[in-house]
This record gives sequence, C-alpha cells and structure tokens, in this order.
Amino acid sequence: MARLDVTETFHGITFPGHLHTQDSLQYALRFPFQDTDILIATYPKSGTTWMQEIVTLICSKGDPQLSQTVPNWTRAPWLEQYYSAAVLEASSRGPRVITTHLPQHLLGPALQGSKAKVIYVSRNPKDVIVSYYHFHKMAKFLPEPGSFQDFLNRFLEGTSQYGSWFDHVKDWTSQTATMNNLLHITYEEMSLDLGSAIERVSTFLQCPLLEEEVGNCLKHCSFSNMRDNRMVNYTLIPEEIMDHNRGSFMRKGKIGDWKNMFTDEQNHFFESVFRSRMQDCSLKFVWERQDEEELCAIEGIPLKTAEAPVIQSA
Ligand code: PPS
Repeated sequence: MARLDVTETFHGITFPGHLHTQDSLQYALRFPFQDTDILIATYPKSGTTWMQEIVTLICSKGDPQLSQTVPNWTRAPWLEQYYSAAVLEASSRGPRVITTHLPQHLLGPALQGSKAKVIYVSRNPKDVIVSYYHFHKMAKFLPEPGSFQDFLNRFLEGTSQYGSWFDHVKDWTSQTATMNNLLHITYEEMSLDLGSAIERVSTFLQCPLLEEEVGNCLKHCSFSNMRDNRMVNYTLIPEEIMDHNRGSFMRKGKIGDWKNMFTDEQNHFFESVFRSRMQDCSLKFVWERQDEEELCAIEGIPLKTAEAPVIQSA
C-alpha cells in the first residue's frame, strides 16, 4: 500500500491515503470495543508513541521485552489505519492496546456503553505545530508543509491532516466530566515528572507496580532509550516512505521548542486565534520549561525550592 500522494477525505477531515482508506475509517467507527481494551487517543505529535511505550511497559510490569521486539504500530495499532483489523484479529492474549487520532465526535458512538479505558494525551499546541511541521518534511505520505507560516495558517484554520486541533482537544477532554473511564494526561506532565505520570497511568489501568517496576518503566521510556529503540523510533520505515535524511521521528522531545521557530508576529497571531477558539475551555497549558537554575536566578531563591513549569493560558 503506497498511495503516498493520496489523501482520503472522511467526514470533512483529511487523512493520509498511505495509511487510511474509506473502509478502514468506516471500520473504526463501527469497532466493537471490548471492556478490557485500552485506547490511546491523541492529536498527532502530542505524545502518542510515548504513551504507547508507557502502556506497553506498565502492562509488562516494566519488562522491556515486548517494547524492544515488536513495533509500536503492531502492539498498539491505530484503529483507523488499514492494517488494524488484521492485527487486532491476530492478537489473542492480554488487554488490547489500541491507538487513535480520530476526533471524539467520530469515535464517541463506538465507545458508548463500553468500559474500555481511554487515555487522552494532549500537548501544548505550539510544540505540536512545530513537531508536526518537521514531521511533514520527513514523512512522504504527508503533503510538503510549505513555509512555516503557511503550515501555521492551515493548522489554525483546522485544515491540517487529521483536522482541527482545537476541536480534537476540546471534544475529547470535555468527556472527562461524564466518562469515568477516561484519563486526560499531558505531554508536559510526562516530561516534568515521568515517574508520577507512570503511576497515574498504572493506577488508572488498575495495574499497580512495585517501585522497581516503575523504575524499569522510567528507564525504558526515557527519550534517549526510545530514540535508540528501533521498534519506536521509526527507522524501520524505509526511505521511500520516511526520508530519514530530512529529520528524526524522535526529534527533540522538549517543552518549549516552539520558541526556536515562532516569530513574535506568529506568536501574537497564534495567541489571538487560540484565545478566541479556546474561550469556552478552561484547560491550562505548559508552554515552556524554565530551567531550575534560570528560575532561581530570576527569583533569587535557593535551587531546590524553584518551581519548574510555567503554567498559563495563552
Ligand atoms: S505521531 O506521529 O502522532 O505518532 O507522533 P507522537 O508520538 O504523538 O509525537 C512525537 C513527538 O513526541 C516526542 N517523544 C518524546 N518526547 C519526550 N520523551 C519521550 N520519551 C518521547 N517519545 C516521543 C517526539 O520526540 C516528538 O516530539 P518532537 O517535539 O518532534 O521531538
């Protein structure tokens, strides 16, 4: 299945035709979830692969065997992608770990009445945009991104592949009020305190871990370990599909990289659109990570009492 230049439009949203067909998208909407399923839902570039790794490791009690021998797209397939039906039918033991980039308004009906556990991962959208922009350069199944300004415009108007980030995040997170089988966790929480994030996820999955097992999970899902793990760093994907000379999937893994890309003008433009689109939403985002040392110098306080994150709405 090459179809590198094909775009599928489904319910008004565009998807790469290399990975999706009308049938595979329809299949997702009618998917019979089992109560034991674990679903990871994300807008692209929000920490999907990281959460796939965390869940795999938690379910394996910190043993990296599975995460080091089976590619992430086989052990946690994207429900809407063309190969998922075959992979899911072949999987027999343990809870199924399934991934989706679909918006809640499309997948919600299939989940209704199911006790499947849903983990929604969000990331501050400025870093999502930058990560997505770089990914468009290397992934040959995505359109050429053009200039960063063009890409930013499309993202903010909601015409990027996989649709509007605003609708995705607002619709999925609004479900936390009514769905007690939904956990919302952020990329930034994972980045600032991975140990606590792992414990949050393991508690939610009712899969308690011993201290040593948490330590093993922590080690194997660190950025450096994942960057070197061929089962998650996408170096298994051939050059015809991902041009590894144009970037790395495991690129920087940082909070606040947008500052290296956005001009002041682009930042103001982003913030005005963000304010207007998110006015009905109380989510707070971590936009940058201030080094403890830097913060201490500003605040004139001893290093160990400094707070790391800067949390604010745009
Ligand atoms: S995709 O294509 O939607 O599946 O991409 P996704 O996995 O959601 O996002 C890729 C970004 O996540 C970063 N990443 C990590 N950051 C920190 N620590 C770990 N362990 C980690 N694993 C993945 C990855 O580097 C991409 O972000 P950027 O900003 O591009 O580096």
